[in-house]
Amino acid sequence: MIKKIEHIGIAVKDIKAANELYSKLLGINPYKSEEVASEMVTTSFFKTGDSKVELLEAKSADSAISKFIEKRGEGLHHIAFEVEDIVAEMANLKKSGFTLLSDSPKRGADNKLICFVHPKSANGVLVELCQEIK
Ligand code: CMX
Repeated sequence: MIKKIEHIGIAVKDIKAANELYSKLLGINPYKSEEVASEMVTTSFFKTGDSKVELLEAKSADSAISKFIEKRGEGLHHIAFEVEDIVAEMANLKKSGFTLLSDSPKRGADNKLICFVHPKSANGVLVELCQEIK
């Protein structure tokens, strides 16, 4: 079951400059900055009510964020939904015909287990499922 929109991911070229800009835009500072080595990204998070905004800067040319910015420019990269049980949700989506980008959940930023659904199977939107690690 989907609980809520957990965060919206925005791909940026320069996270330092984007942090300043989004701090002005939202009127708050990021509450954390974190490197996710497995995804080759640096992230920062802003709390916006019940959901968050995540900024993502690539740390390597091989990162999905580098490829995204090269092809499409900076901008909205993914929408993340919080789920109660990510393994069960992945099985449900797979059964319904969605293309998952991993067979099991991976460790993501901000203390989460994550899995992505390919944008080609979700009307052009990269969807992330995430579950808080307790
Ligand atoms: N949103 C919408 N469409 C996207 C997209 C995105 N974020 N990323 C790629 N696409 C589109 C491409 O523009 C391309 O479209 P066209 O064929 O119309 O040109 C198509 O998807 C290509 O898909 P692909 O051939 O599979 O190639 P890519 O190498 O671009 O990989 C994807 C795309 C989604 C499989 C890859 O980006 C991926 O594995 N993403 C999941 C991991 C990730 O995004 N990590 C970074 C964030 C991690 C975090 O939140 O911490």
